Amino acid sequence: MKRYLVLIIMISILGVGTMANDKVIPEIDINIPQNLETATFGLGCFWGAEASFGALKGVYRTRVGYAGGTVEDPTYYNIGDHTEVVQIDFNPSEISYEKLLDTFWKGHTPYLSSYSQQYKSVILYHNEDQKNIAEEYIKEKESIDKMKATTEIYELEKFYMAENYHQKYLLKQNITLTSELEKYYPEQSGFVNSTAVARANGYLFGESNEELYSEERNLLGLSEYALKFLDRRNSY
Ligand code: MHO
Repeated sequence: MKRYLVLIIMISILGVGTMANDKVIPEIDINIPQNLETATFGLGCFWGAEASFGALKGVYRTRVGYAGGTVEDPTYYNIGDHTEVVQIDFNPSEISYEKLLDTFWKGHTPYLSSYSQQYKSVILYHNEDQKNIAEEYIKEKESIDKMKATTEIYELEKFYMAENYHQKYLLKQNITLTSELEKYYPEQSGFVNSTAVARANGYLFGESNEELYSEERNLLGLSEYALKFLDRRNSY
């Protein structure tokens, strides 16, 4: 009996997270691989774009910002000639750049002419490999679909973080999930860089990913009550 009591007290103190470096964090956030690669895409409003990449296996961090233009320190209301972009830290041995391009491609309509600089279709490559893969990818799509994509491909020069309230924007509309995750990450930087947070955003508003969700459901550091919001979409 006493043993159970100790266990119950421990669980209620630790919540559903796990200790790492004296800090309780969701289990999924422990042991993030070291050699992550980064990808940057513009595909319209960055809120939904961030969610669509958040639930992909091999994606560890997502963030949104402005890139591609020349104006210094753009903001949402003063975006200048920049484009809304999502940036993804991924493990290339778990997910290929091509796979990310599939999500990029499905996430918007690259054949429609972009109606503004803010929402245009753009691949901002980080290295020559990404550039070549992106060029090949578009060429192939164009030849299959017999249409010309408006997608621009150029090198990422500078990425400007968007304002905090735009990071995991869709998730933040859910107070239950957000407040549970903010208990682990009271600082925005920790919140934005958490895989658990990227996943919650992705599982809530990205494409449903039943298989990955069933593997990760109990590693997100969320209570059963909060998980119900994600279960619904991922039919666990
Ligand atoms: N249509 C959206 C665009 C937001 S997105 C961050 C809105 O203003 O509600 O550009």
